[in-house]
Amino acid sequence: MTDMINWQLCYIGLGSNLEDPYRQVSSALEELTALPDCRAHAHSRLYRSDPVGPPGQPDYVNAVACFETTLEPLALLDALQAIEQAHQRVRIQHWGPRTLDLDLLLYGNQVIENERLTVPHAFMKERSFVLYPLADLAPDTRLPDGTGLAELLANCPQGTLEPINR
Ligand code: PH2
Ligand code: MG
Ligand code: MG
Repeated sequence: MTDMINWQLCYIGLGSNLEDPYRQVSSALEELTALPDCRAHAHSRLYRSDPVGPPGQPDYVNAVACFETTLEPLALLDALQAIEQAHQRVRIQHWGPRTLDLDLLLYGNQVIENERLTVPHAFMKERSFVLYPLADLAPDTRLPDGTGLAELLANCPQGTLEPINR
């Protein structure tokens, strides 16, 4: 029988700069693979990146994960926020330090705008710590507006962003 269920390919940005960020991101990647109604998981390398936002905060570890899901966008957001909560997420300040941040970057080819969710993620086009990990996974990605990842990368220097070798 053919598969009638609507699987959507989604991309998640992971970031942490508190409480052993490498461990936070590694364990969150594991937890994503345990989500219900999700399959075919993959993830980028883990990267060290300089903080964007208020100065004086620790370096981040960032990565991007992808999988297929039948969860609707807001159900997926709920599941991501539950993982953030399980990491005792603290967020004192806008763009300030955080234990674990899981951002829904892309959900199929959909554009989503509501009070809880903006997809594609608002700043992904200009964030090296999103674009370079995404290129590890899916260099041919196109955003719903047709912009290609290669074009975004050409306008976003890698700078000091570096893959972590462990
Ligand atoms: N996330 C932020 C603010 N600044 N800087 C880096 N390097 N990596 C992040 O994930 C990040 C950030 C808000 O979510
Ligand atoms: Mg974020
Ligand atoms: Mg976030």
